[in-house]
Amino acid sequence: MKKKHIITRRAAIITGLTSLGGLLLYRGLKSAPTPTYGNILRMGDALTYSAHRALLPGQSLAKEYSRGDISSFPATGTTNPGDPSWQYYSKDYAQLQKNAFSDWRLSVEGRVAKPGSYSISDLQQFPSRTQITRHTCEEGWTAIGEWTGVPLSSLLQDAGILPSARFVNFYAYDGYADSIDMLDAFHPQTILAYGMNGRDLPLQHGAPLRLRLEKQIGYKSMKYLQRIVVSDEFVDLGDSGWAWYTGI
Ligand SMILES: Nc1nc2c(c(=O)[nH]1)N[C@H]1C(S)=C(S)[C@@H](COP(=O)(O)O)O[C@H]1N2
Ligand SMILES: [Mo]
Repeated sequence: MKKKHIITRRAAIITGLTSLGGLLLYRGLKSAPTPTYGNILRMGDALTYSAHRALLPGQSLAKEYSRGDISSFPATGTTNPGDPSWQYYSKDYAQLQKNAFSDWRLSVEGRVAKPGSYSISDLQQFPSRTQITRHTCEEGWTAIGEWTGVPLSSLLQDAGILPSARFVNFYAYDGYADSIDMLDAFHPQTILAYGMNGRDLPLQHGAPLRLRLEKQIGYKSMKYLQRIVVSDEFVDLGDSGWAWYTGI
């Protein structure tokens, strides 16, 4: 049922695009600043991005569930950056882990008036948001979990985000790097989560802090956050092999 609904929506977008042809696409490209990156094979990304931004209300919410819907939750990709046998081992992370992340700080840099860094207890001073949502992994599984954290918008405002800023770039301890646009950054369900299912965020799910980006596929929800850099321009952080924009 659910799947069918998604396919129907996708189909509607495609139909919309073909029937209105270049006009709609042109409008989308003009109104949403489409990142330019990579090669021609990645143009499909830009198309999905423009179509989504042109056709769907930007701030529509992802469905939220109740406690009874919480499921078991697999962990994928990096599940411990402090493991020396892991290919993306981080010595720095291993050190932070030893002290139960008491020395961990999230650095916020770039196009902000007050660059600085935040400990987990700093982040816990902000009003928190808790949401029970469905995670969809590109590998084909989904799971429902409860996430608690600080809205990214609160943090960006606290750091004094500058009006020219257009992208938020994230860097993780396992070398993961990725970015999102401002519509996603200020989406009310975009949070930096330090809690999962009522406890501290577990190691395998990204301790001590991860992104939850509920309107995109799971790989955009970066675990093991280290640094956030706000930028005016799209920064090419390299091709992970996955689409940059993957709205659901
Ligand atoms: N830093 C980092 N973030 C990451 C990954 C990763 O390997 N490293 N994997 C991504 C993928 S593909 C998915 S599906 C989710 C998995 O989150 P989970 O392990 O909590 O289920 O994290 C995403 N964020
Ligand atoms: Mo994934």
